[in-house]
Amino acid sequence: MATIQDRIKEIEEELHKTEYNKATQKHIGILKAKLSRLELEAQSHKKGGGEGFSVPKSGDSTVALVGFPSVGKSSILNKLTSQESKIGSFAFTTLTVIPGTLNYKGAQIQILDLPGIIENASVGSGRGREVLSMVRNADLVLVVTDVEAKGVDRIIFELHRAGIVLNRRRRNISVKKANSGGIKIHKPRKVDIDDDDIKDVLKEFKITNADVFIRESITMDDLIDHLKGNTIYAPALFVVNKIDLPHKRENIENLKQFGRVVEVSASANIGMEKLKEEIYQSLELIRVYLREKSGYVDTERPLVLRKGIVVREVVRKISREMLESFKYAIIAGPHRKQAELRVGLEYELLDSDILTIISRN
Ligand SMILES: Nc1nc2c(ncn2[C@@H]2O[C@H](COP(=O)(O)OP(=O)(O)OP(=O)(O)O)[C@@H](O)[C@H]2O)c(=O)[nH]1
Ligand SMILES: [Mg+2]
Repeated sequence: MATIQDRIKEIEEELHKTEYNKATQKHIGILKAKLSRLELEAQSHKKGGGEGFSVPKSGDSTVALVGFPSVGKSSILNKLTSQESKIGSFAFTTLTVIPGTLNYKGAQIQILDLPGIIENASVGSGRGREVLSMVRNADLVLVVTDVEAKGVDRIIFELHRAGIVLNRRRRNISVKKANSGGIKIHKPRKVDIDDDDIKDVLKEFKITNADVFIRESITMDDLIDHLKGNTIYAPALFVVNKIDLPHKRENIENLKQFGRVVEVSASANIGMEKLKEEIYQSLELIRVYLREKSGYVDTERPLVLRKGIVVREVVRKISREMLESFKYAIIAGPHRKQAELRVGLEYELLDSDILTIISRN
């Protein structure tokens, strides 16, 4: 009898040789659904697998360096932080996770240097599963290549299989299982995905009775990722290292289909400041300064927060008591039209805001 691994392999091969077009789209969708389900099955057979290295999260955000061996991940870590991760001219120099801290614009950004991944990392090659499970905790993924910029699609594929989707947001899908009644699909008319295709994918996940709500345009992949249930969505930057070496422009240009591309040389120190700025921008961090009662503003130590944060979350970070006695807040800052704004707990903060909290009594 064919083992799960054999069947996974078979489907992978078929996926590999099937060219993507309008006619094969549906077939590919079903194959992917089958593959996902088999992989979930394979994982549940493995005891305790994919536990990962234990590196605690620290700082304001975490960034993971992912790529094939010897592209220069450790060299980049060392240049971004004051860490000294071992650099070697042979593959698999880094065998464990090496964390470092990048201090930039008042933010402390944890950077994780990971062992190189190889083909089939997501199903256990190398220490692939452990490496990929570290990536799941990152707020930003740096996919690193050398100037040949090869194999990025394979890396994205391995990440995807490990439940990590780059540069895409979660779609508005919900599937409510029922005991009878078949599959009922609720979607706006303009959503361009076939009801039969949806049903076929659900069948692969052994769902025969359910209400399916799709509230925006989705692809088959979005549906499969939703049904897998453990998908995380992370922003990514594509870092091309060793730009000091001779290279073909087109190889690098080709990466732009996946996201933002940053060209650097860690050893020749080219583009490293730009990379820091790109990391900071991609993390969407903002700095907020607190004004004390006396009027004093501590400009040296801003609070570093995620974009979109509201006054309530900031006050709670400072102290519970402060939240309980909160009366209102005053906001001033370079991105504000008014000199001083009087706001409540649900007000969103912007970068460089100066925040004064007024308490009752
Ligand atoms: N020419 C050039 N060589 C570089 C650059 N950055 C790193 N290297 C060299 O590339 C080789 C691999 O560097 P590492 O930083 O160890 O690569 P890695 O991606 O961490 O490798 P693994 O830990 O094995 O996955 C070393 O010989 C480095 O000296 C660069 O910008 N230009
Ligand atoms: Mg390394």
